[in-house]
Amino acid sequence: MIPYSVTFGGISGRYASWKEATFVVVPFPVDQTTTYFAGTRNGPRAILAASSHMELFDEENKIEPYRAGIFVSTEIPVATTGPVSALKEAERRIRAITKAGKFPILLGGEHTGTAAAVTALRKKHGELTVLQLDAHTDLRDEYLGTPLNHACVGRRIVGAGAKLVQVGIRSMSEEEDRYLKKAEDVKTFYASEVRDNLADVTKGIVSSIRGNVYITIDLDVFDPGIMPAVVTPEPGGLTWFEVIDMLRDVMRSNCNVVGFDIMELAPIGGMVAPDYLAARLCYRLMGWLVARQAGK
Ligand SMILES: [Mn+2]
Repeated sequence: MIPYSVTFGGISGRYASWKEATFVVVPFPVDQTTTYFAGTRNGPRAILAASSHMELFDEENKIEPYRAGIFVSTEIPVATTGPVSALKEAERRIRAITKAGKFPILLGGEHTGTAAAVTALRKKHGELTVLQLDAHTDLRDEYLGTPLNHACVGRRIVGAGAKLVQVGIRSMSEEEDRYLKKAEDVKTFYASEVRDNLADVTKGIVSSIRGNVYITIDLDVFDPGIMPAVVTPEPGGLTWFEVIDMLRDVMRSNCNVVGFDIMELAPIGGMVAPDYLAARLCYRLMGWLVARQAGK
């Protein structure tokens, strides 16, 4: 795989090499079906840039996760004709990464990319549960004339044969509400439930995810107060600690996390905090995975 010009965390040498890598980051700078606001094409680059300013010590897990090796591949090329070729290339790369026994991480870019990862991982692992952190259900069959709109990715995940567990939801259409009522493979936890009782929601999530799990994080799951750099901000989002506390329990549960993504960052010029949040979240997830491998 060809390395990108920028590494994760500003690391270099063997820690950033393909050969030594436990984690492989794939930048997915697609920005084609967003409507309210654009800018997700700059998301992956902004996360990588912010990551070079982080402490490389994970103060929660008391480890330096980069020592497990983090390779960043070149950006997925984006065609002006639509996201189809980018999705195919993302799927091909995720397949190559898992075939090499490495752990895939997608950075977005619009949420559509998750469908490519899920398709690749379903082929590799068979049964797969997707844990989606998101303000939106994304369960429309199509939106504005295309099934590949970022507002439809939940439906594409279910269509790829994965079970779906959603959390942080606080916006949906009537069509999606109707779909949810009869969807057997989708479980939804609303943002209001998280606010009322985070511990119960976390327990509910952990008991709903078994076996192989892919985690997809639409950054709009966070409150716009701390994450304004998204294309579809919704009030009433989760706090940093709500997301971290929830994910910690997920990462320490019996499930087998086989990949994750962090999507929909649309950086705002001069405002680095959202980019930095995304980078820290990515690195913390790596930290839990490394800690678990080390039996910590
Ligand atoms: Mn969303």
